[in-house]
Amino acid sequence: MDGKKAPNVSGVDSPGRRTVSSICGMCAVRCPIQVEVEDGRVVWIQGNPNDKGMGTSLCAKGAAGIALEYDDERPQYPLIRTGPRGSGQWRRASWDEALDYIADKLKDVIGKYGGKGVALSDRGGPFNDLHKTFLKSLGSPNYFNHDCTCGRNTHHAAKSLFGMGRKDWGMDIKNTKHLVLFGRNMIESLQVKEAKDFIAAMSKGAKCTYIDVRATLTASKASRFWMIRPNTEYALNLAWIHVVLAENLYDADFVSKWVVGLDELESFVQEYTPEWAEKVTGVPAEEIKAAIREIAADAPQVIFHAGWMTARHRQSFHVSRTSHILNALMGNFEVSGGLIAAKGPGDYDLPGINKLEDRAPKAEDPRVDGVGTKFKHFDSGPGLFHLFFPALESGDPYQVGAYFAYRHDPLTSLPDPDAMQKAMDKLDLLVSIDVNYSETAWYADVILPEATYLERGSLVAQKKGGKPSLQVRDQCIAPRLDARPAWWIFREILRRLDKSEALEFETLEDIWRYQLEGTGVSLDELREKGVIGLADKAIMRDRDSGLGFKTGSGKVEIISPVLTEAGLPSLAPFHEPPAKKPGQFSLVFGRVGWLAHGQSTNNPLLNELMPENALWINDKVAAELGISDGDTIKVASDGAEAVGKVKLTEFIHPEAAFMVHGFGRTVPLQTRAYKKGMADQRLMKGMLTSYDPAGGGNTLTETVVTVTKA
Ligand SMILES: Nc1nc2c(c(=O)[nH]1)N[C@H]1C(S)=C(S)[C@@H](COP(=O)(O)OP(=O)(O)OC[C@H]3O[C@@H](n4cnc5c(=O)[nH]c(N)nc54)[C@H](O)[C@@H]3O)O[C@H]1N2
Ligand SMILES: Nc1nc2c(c(=O)[nH]1)N[C@H]1C(S)=C(S)[C@@H](COP(=O)(O)OP(=O)(O)OC[C@H]3O[C@@H](n4cnc5c(=O)[nH]c(N)nc54)[C@H](O)[C@@H]3O)O[C@H]1N2
Ligand code: SF4
Ligand SMILES: [Mo]
Repeated sequence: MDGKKAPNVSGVDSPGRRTVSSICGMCAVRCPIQVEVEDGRVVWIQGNPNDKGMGTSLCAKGAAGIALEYDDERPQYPLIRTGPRGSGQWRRASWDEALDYIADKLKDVIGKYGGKGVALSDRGGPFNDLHKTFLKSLGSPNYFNHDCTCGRNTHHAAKSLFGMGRKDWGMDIKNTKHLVLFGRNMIESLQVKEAKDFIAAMSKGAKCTYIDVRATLTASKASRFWMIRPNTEYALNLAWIHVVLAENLYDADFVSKWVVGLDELESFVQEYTPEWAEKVTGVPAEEIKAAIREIAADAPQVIFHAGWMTARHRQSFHVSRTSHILNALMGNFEVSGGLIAAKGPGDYDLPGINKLEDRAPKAEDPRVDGVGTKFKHFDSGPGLFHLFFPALESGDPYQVGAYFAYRHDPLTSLPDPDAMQKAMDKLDLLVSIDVNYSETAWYADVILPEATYLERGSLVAQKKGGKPSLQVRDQCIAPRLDARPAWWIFREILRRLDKSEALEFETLEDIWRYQLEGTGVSLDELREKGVIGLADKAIMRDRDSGLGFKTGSGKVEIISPVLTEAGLPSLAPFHEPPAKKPGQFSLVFGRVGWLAHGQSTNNPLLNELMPENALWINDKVAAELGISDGDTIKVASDGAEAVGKVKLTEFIHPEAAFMVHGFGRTVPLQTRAYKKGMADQRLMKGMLTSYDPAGGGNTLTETVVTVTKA
């Protein structure tokens, strides 16, 4: 069997100093970068100025890519488990050995359960054509990604109104006059280009209304900040719609052309007055009214941000939905400073890149999570990963025997790792392909170390936007440890099963050439620049005749036939979050600008910036509980507890407790992060399958905790 090294991309081994255009891999935003390499070592990383919006900027995580590269506290070669799962007992294996081991197990699993008995989850994004092709080659429909914990509610909200996905309407933040953000912490939970656009807009005099349960850095840049009661911002949107309709603040012309269901909306919001919303949210009724009048005066150069991950409760789908309804009422579509349709090559009559997936047969079996069959209102693409676990445990509708976690760490990123591990114990094979020792890797049967993003190339990525573009991640240096790129790993597994036809390419450059064939784009030019725009001038759709909504009516549908058919209301009555007793808090979480989830808490540079997290609670409430700043506290939920430090501040709502996600790591080989700080996901006991029935997203902000001095 072929265990030799994966071929390097041409040019990698040349001596001297070179600049490589590539794509950052320190978080899932994947910004375009330029990497300086000197005699095979990465010496400098900056943004790629060939992308004008990016320029040479980079965030702290992106700059810490060099620290990841030269850190030895990551898997150095393939590992096969020798003790019980999670025991940390491993033996070093060669690539041949590890891949043979996986292939043998897969043969058994496929023999017992068919190709559908294999599942894979990843981190979504522009390279997933590769692993989808891997699964299809095995005959499995069970591709999952992280999105049930991220953008799914927002995605399904957009689908239900526009028939289009959450990314099909981009935001022209740079030119907006008013941006409304519901906990979208643009400055800390950042994408470099977007953060720059936000700052540019604010310096030009744009306004921003920022609504969060705590003051973030974004709140500090906003022109209006409301500290709202946790999980109640749906009430605020309902009251805003009430005022917009009562005071005729909407664009009647746009609405008559492009919106259906206004009468139903009008009667539905009758009862949701600003005075009612004041009692629910804590925001004064007069301020609610003044704000929406101010915002409407700037329409359509206005954006109600429908959220990226959003506060995650049972009604956050409806927060997203009503934000977009406000966009529709104000006519903020296909207009500078509002929402602009993301266009692909097809919009410009250009051919797109060729997909690897098209080379593999369609998987005919239904998905194991019931998405597309039992749950027809959810988009079947990446399914709903939290529903994988009950299916795995029960064998209903069928048994899955092998699972690959590729660039995904569910034991960190979904609630209640104990519940997931219990379900994983049904697997005959659990493989993690990672660059770090993730929590999931530590529980796996085999760890395959992927070459880092600096040590590998990835597929050509096609991006939609005002103008569509192609981007490429080029290999900067040869792998420093015994690691391999994903395209090679998946091909090698398939070869061992005689199923490699769709991925049968000798080199990554052959894959790139296949992807680019017929596009007219030269591979050399793409590699040189890293980013190539496919059109010179952005086209705008016609606001009178062609906005391109993909619903049955071609318009924004306030009442969604898809939801109705699923027995779900399109306009859902507001439900009060469960009442809390004194001393109880809603556990919420978020990010800081210099860490990405759990994957960077052990990075040598980033760990220095934040070695552990602390629980934020309101200073006045803390005084009543006898807790002082910096105390060691015990945070307890129903069934789990964590011990850590407390940070007292007036800048958090009295009913909320907040911590930065990604801490409380349990892998001893990550010595810097080991047992430092608290893990929010472990406190979310029993919440693995608690989700919004319309949006599909996990209800990550519904855990109630108590806080006491430890
Ligand atoms: N409690 C709680 N849960 C959450 C969140 C939260 O804030 N709190 N956030 C949610 C959100 S928005 C998201 S997007 C998810 C994210 O959840 P995940 O996608 O699981 O998290 P990441 O840390 O982005 O990365 C996953 C894994 O990819 C690995 N990785 C990084 N680079 C590479 C690479 O180049 N190759 C390979 N093979 N692996 C790589 C990392 O080491 C890490 O183990 O978590 C969600 N879950
Ligand atoms: N530095 C950094 N940047 C990142 C990432 C990263 O890991 N690190 N990850 C990227 C990813 S995958 C994502 S999905 C995005 C996520 O970006 P965001 O969607 O901005 O999500 P979070 O950072 O989780 O911030 C959530 C905010 O919601 C607030 N909140 C909690 N409950 C409520 C509530 O009931 N109502 C309101 N209005 N607010 C509430 C929290 O206090 C927190 O400030 O960030 C992206 N950017
Ligand atoms: S936001 Fe930072 S870490 Fe994420 S891809 Fe961009 S530069 Fe890299
Ligand atoms: Mo996310």
